[in-house]
Amino acid sequence: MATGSSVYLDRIDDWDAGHAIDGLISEQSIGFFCTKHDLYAWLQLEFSTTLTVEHLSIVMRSDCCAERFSNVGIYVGNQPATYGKVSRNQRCTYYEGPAQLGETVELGCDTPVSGQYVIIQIVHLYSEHMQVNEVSVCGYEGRYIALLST
Ligand SMILES: [Ca+2]
Repeated sequence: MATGSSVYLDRIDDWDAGHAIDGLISEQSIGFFCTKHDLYAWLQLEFSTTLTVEHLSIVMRSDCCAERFSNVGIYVGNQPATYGKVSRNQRCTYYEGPAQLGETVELGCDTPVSGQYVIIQIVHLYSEHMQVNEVSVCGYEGRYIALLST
């Protein structure tokens, strides 16, 4: 399951977090995950069991504004996101950015991190929209290695 810090204009059909894990890549100005102008905007993926995360692939919006995806922290752990900066989950890695239009940003964890929640958060000190076209997580559960969706 995917949730976000907010939904741009509260239009869930156009921009809610489910768009980040629906398997579709939008080339339009709707149909991807987009938050409001939040401080510490985030996208959270909740898995049904604990997994050990090694890598994320994050596909950017393709029509506009890719530079908004910068200064992003990836966190994994057992604490769900609330509001404000993630503090209690371990950092997987940090992406300085900025991203390019339609780019697939590939991020490996500095060291594999285990948890039920994967949180992608903009960590700079001014408000910004977080936009994610699609995200997938590579990790393992037990000894099995697989590409995981939520
Ligand atoms: Ca999508």
